Amino acid sequence: MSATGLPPYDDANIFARILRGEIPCRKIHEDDHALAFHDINPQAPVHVLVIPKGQYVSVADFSASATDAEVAGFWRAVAKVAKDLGLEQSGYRVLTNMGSDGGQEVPHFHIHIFGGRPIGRMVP
Ligand code: IU
Repeated sequence: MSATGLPPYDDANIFARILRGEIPCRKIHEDDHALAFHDINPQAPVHVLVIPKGQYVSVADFSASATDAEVAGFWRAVAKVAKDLGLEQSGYRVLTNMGSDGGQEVPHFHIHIFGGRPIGRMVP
């Protein structure tokens, strides 16, 4: 655990490697604050991941440590990607998993965007 009580960032995680260009991804969008790419194991016709460029483990870490510019830039990228993929009219879902109970597998903060079909109500 770090001083914040959150786990430290592991820069060997798969998304860190994608950000460094060590592993390819099907990129959709990239700007100063965010990278968006298709999920390798899609759970909907459109299933995209949006990740911040900074090293944040989870939404808790991102919320506590990112600058206001990073937070704003990241969320604007999420909405832009969904819009550019044509999801805005029919709608879509954004989701993040945090920690073990949340089912987070990759320890670099990421938002899932699901769309392209009715996603339905989400219950655990
Ligand atoms: P989670 O929120 O950490 O559980 O989601 C991790 C996602 O990352 C999951 O949907 C995987 O299919 C996805 N993913 C990926 O797109 N590319 C990879 O190389 C790996 C996981 I590993």
